[in-house]
Amino acid sequence: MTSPIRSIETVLVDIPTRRQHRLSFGTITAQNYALVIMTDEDGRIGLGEASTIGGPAWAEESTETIQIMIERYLAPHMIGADPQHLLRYARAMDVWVRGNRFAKAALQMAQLDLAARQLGVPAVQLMGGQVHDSIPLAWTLASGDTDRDIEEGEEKLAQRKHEIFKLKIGYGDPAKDVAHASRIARHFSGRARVQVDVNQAWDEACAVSSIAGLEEAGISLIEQPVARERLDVMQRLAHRFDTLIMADESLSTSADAFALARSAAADVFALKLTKAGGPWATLNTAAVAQAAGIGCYGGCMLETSVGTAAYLHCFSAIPAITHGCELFGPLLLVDDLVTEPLRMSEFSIHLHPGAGFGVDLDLAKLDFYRRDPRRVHIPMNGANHVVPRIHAS
Ligand code: MUC
Ligand code: MG
Repeated sequence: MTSPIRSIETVLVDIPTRRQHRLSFGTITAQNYALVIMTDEDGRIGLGEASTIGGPAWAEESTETIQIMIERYLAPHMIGADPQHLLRYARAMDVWVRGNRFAKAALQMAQLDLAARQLGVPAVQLMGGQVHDSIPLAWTLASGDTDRDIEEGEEKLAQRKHEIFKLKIGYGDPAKDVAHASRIARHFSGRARVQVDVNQAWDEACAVSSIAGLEEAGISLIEQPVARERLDVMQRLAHRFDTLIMADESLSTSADAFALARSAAADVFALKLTKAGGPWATLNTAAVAQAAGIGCYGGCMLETSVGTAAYLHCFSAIPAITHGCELFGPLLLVDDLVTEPLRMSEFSIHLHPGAGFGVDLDLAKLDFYRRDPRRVHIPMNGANHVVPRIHAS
C-alpha cells in the first residue's frame, strides 16, 4: 500500500558501448547515466534514469547537472511526500525548477515506478493501460563503416531482432553520407526499413540535395535534418519531399509539438521521456500528435534497461506510436544494471508484466559501473570518453 518517500539518491553510472557509436557531433564509446533510486518508508524502491548522449552535446543537460538539480533543487521537496500524487509533483517540479527536463524526467520515472510498485500494478496501468503489447524495434547502424553496418544489419535480421535500421549520418561530407546510406538502403531493399538521423547537421541547401538522393535510394524517413530551431526549413522540407521528415531535437515540450503541428513542419514526432520532461509531458505531446493526425516514433537516448523499461511502459500507453521504436539501448552496452533482460524478439520489444517498470537493480553491477571518483569523465569533441586518471592511487 502507499507510504511516503523516505529517500532519493542519484547515482552516476558509466557503461562502455559494444562498439563505437558515431553521430553527427561526435563518437561515443561509453554512455553516462544519472540513476535515481527513490525509497519509501516501507523500503520499496522506485527507479528512474536520465541518459545523455555526448554529455551536454545532444541537449543542454549532462548527468552531472542532472544529479545536482535533483539533489539540491528537486528531491528535497519530495521527502515525506505521497508518491501516489504523480501529477501534483510533476506540475510542482515546473515551479521549483525551470527547464532541466532530463532531471525532472528521471525523478518522475522513479516516482511512477514506486507508486505502481506500491499498488502492485505495472506502471503502464497508471498511464491508462497498454494499447500496445509489443512495439516494432529499430536498431541503429552507426559504426562509421558501410561494410560493417551491412554485416551488422544482416546479423540483426538473421537473429529476427530488428527489421528497421536507423543510420546516423551528418558526420562528414554529405555526398559520402548519401552514398553510404543509399548503399545500405539498396542492400536491404524489400527486407528492412532504412531511415537516417542527421542530428541537425545540414543547412537547407544541403538538406534539399541530400534528401533528394536519399529519397531516390528508398530511405523511408529523415530524422532532424536541420537545426532544431528552424521550423521554417523543416516545414519546407516536409512539404517538398514524400519521404517522411521526423522531428527529434525540434520537439521537446507539448508546446513544441503544437508549433510543429500548426506549421506542418514534421510528418512524424520522435518521443523521448527525458527530452519531454517526464512520462506525463510525453503523454501530453502524444495527445497533440494524435489531435493533429501525426504518427509518433518511440525514440531513445541509449538507456540501460531501467530507462528503457520506463520508456516502454509509457510508449505502450500511446496509441499514436505507429512508427515503431528504437528502445535498443541495452543491446548496445557491454552490460546492464538489471537482474533480468527486457524481452526483445521477433523484431519487437515486449512489455514486461511485473509491478512498476518490471525491472530490478543488480546491485553488484551497479557497484561495478557507478562512477569511481578516481576516474575522470572527459567530454571530447562532443563525444564521451571515460578514461582512467593517470595517477590513480
Ligand atoms: C537521437 O538523436 O535519436 C538515439 C539512438 C541513437 O543512435 O542516437 C540517438 C539519439
Ligand atoms: Mg535523433
